[in-house]
Amino acid sequence: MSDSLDSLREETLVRIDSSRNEAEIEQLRIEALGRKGRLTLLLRGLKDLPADERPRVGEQLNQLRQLLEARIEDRLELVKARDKEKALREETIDITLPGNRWERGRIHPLTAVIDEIVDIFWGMGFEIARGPDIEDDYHNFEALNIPKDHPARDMQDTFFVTDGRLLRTHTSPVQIRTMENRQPPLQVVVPGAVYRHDDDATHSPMFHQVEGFMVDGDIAFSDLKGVLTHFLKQVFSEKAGVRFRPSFFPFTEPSAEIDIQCVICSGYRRNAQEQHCRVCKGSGWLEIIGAGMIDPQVFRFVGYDPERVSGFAFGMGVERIAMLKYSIDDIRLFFQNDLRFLRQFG
Ligand code: FA5
Repeated sequence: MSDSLDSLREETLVRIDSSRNEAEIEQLRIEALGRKGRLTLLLRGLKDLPADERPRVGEQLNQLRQLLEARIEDRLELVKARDKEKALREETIDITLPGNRWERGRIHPLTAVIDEIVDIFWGMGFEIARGPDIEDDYHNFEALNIPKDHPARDMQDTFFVTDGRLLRTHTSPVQIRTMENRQPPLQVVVPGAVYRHDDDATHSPMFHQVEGFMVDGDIAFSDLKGVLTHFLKQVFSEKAGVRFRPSFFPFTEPSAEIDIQCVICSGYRRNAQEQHCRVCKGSGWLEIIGAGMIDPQVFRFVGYDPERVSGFAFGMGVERIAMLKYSIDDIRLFFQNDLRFLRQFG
């Protein structure tokens, strides 16, 4: 027993001292001290020794176990320290390398234009309201004086959801929602997304409008004209060509549409390739706002007395305004998320 103890001690100590990595040390530990290790087997064999020898040999075996455990631990620390030092030596950091660039996001041109529009109206004392994108027939049509089967429903090809619900075709339902809950005086703008079954260079199935309305005891068409003229001069320029044209909306009377002179072809109606300008389709003008005096019938729907209140309302197409501001000749560019396009806007 004493011989095998000596040879186990010598052999294991030599192997510990010459081990080079953590895996080798672990292997050694298993071979000597593991469940089937050599020392473990010797400890198990104690019971076969004569009773008077057991305490002495037991003592020797325990001392050897403590010795081997301590040496294994020391060697492990040494090997780890060496590995770390080697890794640090090899992993030199080149502090002259350029850093990783942080890509800064930009505000989407449509968001920037909506903010600018709302800001101009904020400056004239308008407050901001919002309404749901998924509307009911009553607020989107009925209360705006567009009964079922009215031909005006065809003007706004509608996406229906279920149970009489639809994607709002304009922001005008927020006029109704606001007036249902509040009393005049009201001076409100409503930015938001709207949806129509429409798709070409100047029409998108989802686009944005900013609705605006002013209701009080004595609002006249001249107020509408004054507010919109001031707005257009701010958002475009003093020199921008603007025209008010008679039109029809079931919820306003009288009604107008407001056009801006086409900046893509400068009103010359043809582009450089001598083709009809695809933004104004050769007319020289682009329609951007629908407007008018709120129809008395709409006031009745929300419980206002049309003899006591009057008001104007308007709804403008945000994409069309952005197209004219930035000379963009296809509305679809706003929604394709092409970074080459978006990066042009600071
Ligand atoms: C309306 O939507 C009315 N609710 C506007 C209104 C409000 C009139 C209050 C009176 C009082 P219209 O369908 O014309 O009107 O749309 C208003 C503007 O939205 C248009 O002048 C145009 O600039 C823009 N627009 C209309 N359809 C599209 C489309 N498919 N894609 C992009 N812009 C559009």
